Amino acid sequence: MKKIVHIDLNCFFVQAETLKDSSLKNKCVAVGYDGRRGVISTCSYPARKFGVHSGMPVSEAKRICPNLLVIPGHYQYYENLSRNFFSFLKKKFPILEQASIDECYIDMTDSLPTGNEYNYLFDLQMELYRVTNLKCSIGLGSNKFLAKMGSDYKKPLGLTIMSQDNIPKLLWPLDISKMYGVGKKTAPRLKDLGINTIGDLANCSDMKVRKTLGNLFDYLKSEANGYGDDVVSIEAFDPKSISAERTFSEDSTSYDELKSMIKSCSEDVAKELDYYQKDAISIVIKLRSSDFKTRSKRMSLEKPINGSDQVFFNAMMIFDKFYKGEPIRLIGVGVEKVVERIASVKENKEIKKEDTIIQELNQDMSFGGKIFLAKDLKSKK
Ligand code: DCP
Ligand code: MG
Repeated sequence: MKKIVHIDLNCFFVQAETLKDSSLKNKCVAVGYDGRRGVISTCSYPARKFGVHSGMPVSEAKRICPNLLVIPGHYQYYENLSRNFFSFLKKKFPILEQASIDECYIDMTDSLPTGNEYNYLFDLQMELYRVTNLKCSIGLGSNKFLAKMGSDYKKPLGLTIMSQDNIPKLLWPLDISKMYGVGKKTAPRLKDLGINTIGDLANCSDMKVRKTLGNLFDYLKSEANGYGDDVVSIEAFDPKSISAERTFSEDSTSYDELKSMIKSCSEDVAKELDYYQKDAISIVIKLRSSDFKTRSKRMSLEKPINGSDQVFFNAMMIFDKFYKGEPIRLIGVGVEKVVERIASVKENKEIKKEDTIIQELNQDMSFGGKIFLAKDLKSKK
């Protein structure tokens, strides 16, 4: 049996904000846009006690939790923290699959000492906190589902081993809505049929439930009994397209405002292109007008591009041709047909080739190296 570990950062965006401003500690805090159409991205555990949750409109969250502090998100900052966290882990555990901005699966079959799993993972959790300043919850199981349910079991700084023996004791009493893979719409329908806990599903052979879940029935039932996918895919996430978008609190017709949003979206897109070392050969502008109609316009580029100036320039070319002055609710910039950034790799290779030839020549000279590249001579002046 494999040893699969799931690691999930605790109330990630709020934790990140608390790192910057310690006065937020232990308070009812949410990250989200505090405007007419704002929704909560995530909230602190004290706020969760009031019923606040991700995806809830900010207005409702403030009504049920009057002391709630709603702060705007800083996504680039969260991405940097996340990158730092997972690259530290990846160096220690190469069989790592990042599943979202704040969670990953790791196959630790060969690295977790048998009989001492709990202590090993506890030490890892503390080390992660020491090195990255971030608190996470960890779950261990023989497959991804059990590992994920384990990390969800206790927060913050939870550490739960969902072994086969623990399934009836830990997994089965959980409310069916807590089961990973059972959505918000399905859980109440299952409850109507008497399936209140994960255990109820694990031991269910009711035809009505099978009909309600359709193809998912066998899959979810087997997971509830502790079976599931245990393959951790180490292939790095390889995007085929990258996009960023912004919603306005009030519909906008201001050219300057729309332009500045296109600029900010272009910067996000360019940063992601850099991160994945990709170039784009097609660019797209997305506009949603106040009647919720969404239109996209794309343009193929003559040569692959990257960098925020080039993304912005091309995005504006389409926008200027396409925009007719209607009120805009949402604006987005995307790049499609994303390809490997070959140019810089080639350049590097060529430079390396030059360097190697010169090094070899210099080594061959009995009186010591004398050969320089012309450009190096210039910079030495
Ligand atoms: N997120 C979001 N909108 C959602 C759900 C999540 O913007 N509807 C963001 C904010 C979260 C981050 O993704 O901080 C990670 O999502 P999680 O589901 O892991 O939630 P948290 O990390 O916030 O909380 P938990 O401690 O329960 O994992
Ligand atoms: Mg999380």
